[in-house]
Amino acid sequence: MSNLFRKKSLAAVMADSGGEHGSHTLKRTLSSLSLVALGIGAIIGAGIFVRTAAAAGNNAGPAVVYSFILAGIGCGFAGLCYAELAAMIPVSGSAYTYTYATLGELIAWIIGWDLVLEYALGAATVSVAWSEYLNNLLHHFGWGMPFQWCHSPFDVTAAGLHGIVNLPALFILVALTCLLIKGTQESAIVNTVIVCIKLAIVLTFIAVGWHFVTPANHVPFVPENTGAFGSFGWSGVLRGAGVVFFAYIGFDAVSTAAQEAKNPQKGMPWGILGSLVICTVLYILFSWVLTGVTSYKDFANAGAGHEASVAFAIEHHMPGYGWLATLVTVAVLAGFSSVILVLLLGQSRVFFSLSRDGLMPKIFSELHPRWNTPWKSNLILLGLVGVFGGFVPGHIAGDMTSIGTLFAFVLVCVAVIILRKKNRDTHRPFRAPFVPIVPIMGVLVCSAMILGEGWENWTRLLAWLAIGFVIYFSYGRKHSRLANTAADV
Ligand code: ALA
Repeated sequence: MSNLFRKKSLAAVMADSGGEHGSHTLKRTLSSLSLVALGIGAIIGAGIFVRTAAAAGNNAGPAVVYSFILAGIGCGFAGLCYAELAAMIPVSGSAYTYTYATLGELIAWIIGWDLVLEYALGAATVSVAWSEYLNNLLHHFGWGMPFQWCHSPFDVTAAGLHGIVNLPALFILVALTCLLIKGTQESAIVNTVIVCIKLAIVLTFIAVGWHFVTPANHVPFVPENTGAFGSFGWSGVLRGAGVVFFAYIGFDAVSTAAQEAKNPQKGMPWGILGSLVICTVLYILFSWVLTGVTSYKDFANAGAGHEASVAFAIEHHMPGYGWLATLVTVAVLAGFSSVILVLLLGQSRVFFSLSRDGLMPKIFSELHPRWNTPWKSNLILLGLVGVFGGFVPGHIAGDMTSIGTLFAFVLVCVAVIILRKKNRDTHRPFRAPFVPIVPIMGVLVCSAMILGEGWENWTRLLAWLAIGFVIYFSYGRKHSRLANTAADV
C-alpha cells in the first residue's frame, strides 16, 4: 500500500525546477523589482478598498486600525517563514511544494487544495469587488446596471429583489485569463504600471483625506461590544482582523512565481517582505483616515456606504473632491485587475505543480507551444473562478479565502520548524530570525484569527477539505509520480 506520508526529497523538488521535464518548464523572466511589484499587485485590492469598511461597520469600528496591526503581525511572522522557504526551495507551487518536502504527500495535497481557496476564491472575491466599483463608476454617468445583472442570486435588496448573475465579475475574469494565457512577461509589465497607479491613489487618499478627518468619528475608538462575539469590542477587533486579513493576501503569491524569478535567492525575500512592509504601513494610515472621514456606522451592512466605500467617503465627506472619487474608482478598477491577475497566475502555478507531481491530471501542466503558459489550466480555472465570481456573494468568497490562507500560513510556519531540524545543512540564502519563536508566533497569531472567523467559516473550510480528500483518494494517491518512482525518502 502506498504511503500517505511519503515525502519528496529536497533534491527531487529542486530537480523538478531544473528543466528536465522539457515542455513542463517555465521561463525565468522576473527580476527582484518585478517580484516586489507582483507582491504589491496582489496585495492592495479589495481588502483595503472594500473589506476595511465592512470590518469597521460590522466588527471593529475605528479599531479596524488595530485589526490591521494584528493581521499585519501575523503576516509578518508567516512572511519571514515564507521568505526562508521560498529562497531555499525556489520552485513554483509555494506552500504546497514546501510541505511536500517536509510533512509528506497527504498534507501537501491538503495544502495545495487549500491554496485553491486562497487564489481561486480570492480572485473571485476581487472580481465581485471590481463589479461593485464599476457600477459606482457607471452611476456617475447615469448608466447604473440593473441590480440582477451585477449581483449573485444570494444578494437581495431591501425591496426583496434578488440578483441573477454578476456579469461584470465574469467579464473581468475572462479578460484577464486571456492576458495570462498570452504570457507572464507581458502580464508583469502591465502589472508594474498598475501597481504605480494603485500606490499613487492610496497615497493621495491618505494625504487629502487627512484634512477631512473628524475627531468625533474616532470616539470611542473601540466601540462597546454588543453582546455577540465579534460584534465590536476586542472580540470585534479579532474578528475584524480575520476580515481585513484578506487585504494582506498576495505577498505569498510572490513565492508561487519562484520558478520564474531570475535570481530567486535574492528576489524571494525582497519580494515577499518588501511588499508586505510597504502595504502594512499604508493600510494602517488608510484605515485611520477612512474611519476618521466617515462614521463607521455608514459602513454597516445596511449602511449608505456599504458598497464602493472609499468612493462613498470621498463623495459625501470630502467636499470639492468629487473628481478624486472618479479617479479613485478608475484606479481601483485597474488595481483590482492586477490583483486578480496575480491570484490567477498563482493558482495556475499551484495547479501546475500538483499536476507535475501527478496529484492532478496532466492537462494542468501542459504548456502552450508558443506562449509557454499553462493555458489549458488557465481555462479550466476560469470555469471554477467564474462560478464563484458570478454566483457567490463577495463576503462569503472573501471569508473562505481568508480562512484557507490562514490555514496555509500555519502549515508553512510548521514546515520551517521541521525543515530546520531535518535538513539542518541545506543552504538557506535567507534565514528567518529567532526560529522557533517566529514560526510559533506565526502559528499562534494565525490560529487566533482562524478562531475569530466563526463556525460558519470553519464549516466551509472543513467541507472544502473533505472534497479535497475525495479527490486525493480517488485520483492523486494512485497517480502520484512519487508513488510510481523509487524516489521516496
Ligand atoms: N490582498 C488582495 C486584496 O485585498 C487579495 O484584494
